[in-house]
Amino acid sequence: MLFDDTIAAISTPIGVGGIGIIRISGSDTISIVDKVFRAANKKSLLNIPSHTITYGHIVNAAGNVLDEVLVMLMRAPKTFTREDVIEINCHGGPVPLNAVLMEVIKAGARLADQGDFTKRAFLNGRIDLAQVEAIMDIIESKTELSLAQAVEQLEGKLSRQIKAYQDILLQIIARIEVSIDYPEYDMDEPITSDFQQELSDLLENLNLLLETADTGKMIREGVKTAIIGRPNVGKSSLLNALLEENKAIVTDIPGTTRDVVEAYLNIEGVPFLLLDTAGIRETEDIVEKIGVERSKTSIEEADLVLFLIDTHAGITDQDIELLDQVRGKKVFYILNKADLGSVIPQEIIESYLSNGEIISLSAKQHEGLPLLKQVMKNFIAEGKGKVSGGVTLSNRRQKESLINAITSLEKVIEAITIGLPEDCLAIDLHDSYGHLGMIVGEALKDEIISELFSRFCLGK
Ligand SMILES: Nc1nc2c(ncn2[C@@H]2O[C@H](COP(=O)(O)OP(=O)(O)OP(=O)(O)O)[C@@H](O)[C@H]2O)c(=O)[nH]1
Ligand SMILES: [Mg+2]
Repeated sequence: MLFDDTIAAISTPIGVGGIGIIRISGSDTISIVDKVFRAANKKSLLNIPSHTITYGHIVNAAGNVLDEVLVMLMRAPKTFTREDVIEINCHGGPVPLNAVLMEVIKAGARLADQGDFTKRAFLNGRIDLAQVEAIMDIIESKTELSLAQAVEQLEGKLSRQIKAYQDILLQIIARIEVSIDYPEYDMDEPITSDFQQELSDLLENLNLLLETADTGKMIREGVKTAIIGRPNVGKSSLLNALLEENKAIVTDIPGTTRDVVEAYLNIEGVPFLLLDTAGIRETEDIVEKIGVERSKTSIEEADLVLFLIDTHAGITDQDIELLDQVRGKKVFYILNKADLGSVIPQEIIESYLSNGEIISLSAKQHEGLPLLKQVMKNFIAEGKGKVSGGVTLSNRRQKESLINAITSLEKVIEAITIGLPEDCLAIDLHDSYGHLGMIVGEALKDEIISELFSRFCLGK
């Protein structure tokens, strides 16, 4: 056992609900709860079999009943933390929950820190770090697709894939070390040529996995979608139309939106974080100026840009200037106000808007929105198509470790190409192996672990 104390916390959200759960984990769990629990069948919890539910009451030192509860008892090791765990189902509501929690603390448990339960599950070896992160993602998932991705990761799909890649490296490392330690077994052929192909294949697979990282991140956090354009083209109207609610203020005064307005949109399971921005123009108004700066930042941070043009007014110099700012971005051009009729000739469209999808619609009349949603959804579907074997990376920490693993592997391949002896390869091979391991949390520094778990809610 790694931990000698027993932790307790309220694991359900604070507020009024049908039931609320207090979770306790650690070697003294059962004896602690036994002190404050009176089972209706008069039995002591110490003698109750694992994975059973017992009805009774929580009682304080003075003998007063605090709540009527169900006690779910799970003995180690078949529990979330691999320690003895009890969950007390109380009546929902902050007062009974806090009262019961305080009795449990008085009886010898310690108040859990954020993420303490999951940290124990990790450090006691029940789950690896990729799975820890998956739990966090499940809790925070925005749509069904984000949830499905997180569940796959929790099931260990990514972890198994990484292990398989590590095994390939391990075998090569072993062969090199044998040939270094026992040179008498050396063949005439240099050994490196044996595994050159294996390493190139591995590199290709790692690069494929890396390509999934951006899509994985977008599925997890939402596709950051900046709605931009000069003032009055209908950006806020489009936001409202997509959300089917009046989230942002719409008026016919140019410069209405001053701050970035954010909202989540779920398109058939794909989450989008929409950013309605201030219309970009030269202005002396201090507030609007700050808004314009924020619009520009939104463009930089966006995964996808919806570039609005007032099709009834035509493409203006202001629009053309703005086109410069979205260079290098994934852009959909929205020809808005189509209900008023378009004045933009086809050749102008072709010359200026050649590098992105063009969708004609009316935000005000809610016309053409299904097509826009379809195109937005396809943007993710394309990325997901590339994903090998359905495994995706989903966060920056994993992505950085993978990039490091790739860099080390490239050094190995480079060294083989220029004919360096095999003992020069070992260090980079080991590095690559180690970086892969970090994706699933092997040999991770304590401070990273603490930082990670601090992002959890209490009781998880
Ligand atoms: N006819 C028509 N009018 C529209 C359409 N979309 C927006 N408008 C009108 O255009 C005006 C400006 O709309 P907004 O949505 O506030 O424009 P915006 O781009 O957010 O403007 P700023 O916030 O000032 O940058 C309003 O009067 C809208 O009713 C459309 O599709 N058709
Ligand atoms: Mg606006």
